[in-house]
Amino acid sequence: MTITRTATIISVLCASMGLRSASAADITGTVTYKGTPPAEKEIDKSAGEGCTTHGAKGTTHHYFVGANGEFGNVTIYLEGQAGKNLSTGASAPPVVLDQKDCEYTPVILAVQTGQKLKVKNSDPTTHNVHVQPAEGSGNKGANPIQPANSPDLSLSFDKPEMFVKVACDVHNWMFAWVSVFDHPYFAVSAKDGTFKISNVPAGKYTIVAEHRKAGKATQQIEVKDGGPNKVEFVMPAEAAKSKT
Ligand SMILES: [Cu+2]
Repeated sequence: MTITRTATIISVLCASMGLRSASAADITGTVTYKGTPPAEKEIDKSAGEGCTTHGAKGTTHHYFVGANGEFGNVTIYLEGQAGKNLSTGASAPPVVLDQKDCEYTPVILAVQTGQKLKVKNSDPTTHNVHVQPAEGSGNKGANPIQPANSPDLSLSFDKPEMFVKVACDVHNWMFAWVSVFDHPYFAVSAKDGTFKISNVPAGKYTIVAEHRKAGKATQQIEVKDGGPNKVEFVMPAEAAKSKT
């Protein structure tokens, strides 16, 4: 009886303090691209002063696909979590976007609402960071100039939005896309196609893998304390394929 009451008091205390109960687990998985991705377009950086330290030739970076189909730069998230006031962005460490050799690194990012996006300029040249949210998204656009050797910029977003475009108007081949979530349950797949979403409360979820060009793949998952909670996505999803 005493034990039950103590446990109840602890769980009430945890809930009132906004702490997660012990029944939270990680979702891990992989994303694989099946088939041959469309060829990237070549870009010529020779017109950009300070852009050619490592050569003038580059390519677009739409598809990060490894030799065995490992699909990087895919954004994975739990559906149905928006609007629940779950963002921990204000206390989360910043996400870093670098500008190097007049290209963005990385080109696909994800942040929480209120989380800082730190923009660095590692180039000996000036960039502008043109943030272009969709109209009506509730996010504000920005277009700060960042000369060489200037301090990092700090940006943030108020509302959830997929793939907010960031571009440099000085170098018209520079693009990055930032997805914004108002909860912490998302990830971007690494170069080897793996991802991890941490501290997900036990329960049933719809999990989505989304890529700007390869579309969306969706799966159901029941997250259990102690796991393993693994998901394997294969893209492009049939629905996305039939559209093209
Ligand atoms: Cu630039």
